[in-house]
Amino acid sequence: MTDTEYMRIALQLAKKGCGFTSPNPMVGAVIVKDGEIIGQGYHQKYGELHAERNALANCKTSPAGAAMYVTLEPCCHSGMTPPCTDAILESGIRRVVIGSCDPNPLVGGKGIELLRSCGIEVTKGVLKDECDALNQIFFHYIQNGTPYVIMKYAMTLDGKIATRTGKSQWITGEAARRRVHEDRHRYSAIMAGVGTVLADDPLLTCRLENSRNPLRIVCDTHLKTPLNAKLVTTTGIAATLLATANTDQEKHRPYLEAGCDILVLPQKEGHIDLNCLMTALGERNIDSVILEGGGMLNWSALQCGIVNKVQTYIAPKLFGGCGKTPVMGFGIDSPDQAFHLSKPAISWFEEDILLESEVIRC
Ligand code: AOF
Ligand code: ZN
Repeated sequence: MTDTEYMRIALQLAKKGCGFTSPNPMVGAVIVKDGEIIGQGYHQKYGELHAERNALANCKTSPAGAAMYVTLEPCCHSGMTPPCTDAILESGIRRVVIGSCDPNPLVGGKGIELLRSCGIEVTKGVLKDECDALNQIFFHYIQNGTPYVIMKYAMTLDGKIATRTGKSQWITGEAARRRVHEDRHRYSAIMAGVGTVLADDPLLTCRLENSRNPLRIVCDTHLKTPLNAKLVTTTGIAATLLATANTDQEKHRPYLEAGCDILVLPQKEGHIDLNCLMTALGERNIDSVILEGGGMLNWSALQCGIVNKVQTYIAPKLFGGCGKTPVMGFGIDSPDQAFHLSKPAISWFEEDILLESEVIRC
């Protein structure tokens, strides 16, 4: 087998950690000796052993003289776990093949340098694009300290996210909705505006087996979330954070008693300051957010520059009338003032389409 083929196995292993490693990366490692895979491992859970150490621990024969294929540059610092470069050097591994370089300032090429300086042959950049894509969220978070934000919405072919009576269940079919739940498993948090809470009373949990729930965030400037909203009454199954500008402790109390967390933020143009919210979330280890806002919150988020990717599900239906659209707010005057997005990646979920575009910063 070739380097690329072994790296593909390491990539598949890395994906098994999806949803459980945040805010750390998904990493997989394969150890090969005399053309045979003798050990495999992946990073299973945040704070636990790294992929390299798991692969070494799983070796069925001595790794001395073997090659290690790892999707991310091995770390050379002591964090919650000791440096993986130490484990590699102690094991007698002779060659290390790497997918992505680690942009973590504590690593940043120093892992590769250290291995080389100790006489290990290092090959980097094997399946680099795939390895980088797997950890897009980690790369953003470790470099910016704020979460990677995707704005997600489902609309009809005439651009409506609800009918004229405000109903929106359901626009897309089951296959597309399953993909939405996979994202809820993977992303650390999900965020809606209080308008959506009042209109739809959403639960915002992940309904897949062996999954985890994202932190549920409500942008609620004046603290208008009803105390009987599902997001308030179900804090036993998933955490809820109310982001508000209301400083009245008496108003906070019933939400706190119901198990919600409250984050008080400054106001900007009549709403909570979303940039401050992102900084506060980053400090709480939240590396990624799905924004399931209504049109107003989506507009504010775009204007504040916090959106990294737009996910548009399109169902082959037409609603007509005055139903809501995904991005509302004040809008722009002239097409040259538009928010620009990258060429969309397209995928199909039965009859529905998903378009994914990165927001281009000018
Ligand atoms: C992981 N899993 O498999 C690899 C990581 O605090 P620590 O000790 O867990 O170190 C976290 C850093 O280690 C992380 O930011 C990344 O730079 C590096 N590699 N991390 O969680 C792994 N290989
Ligand atoms: Zn490590």
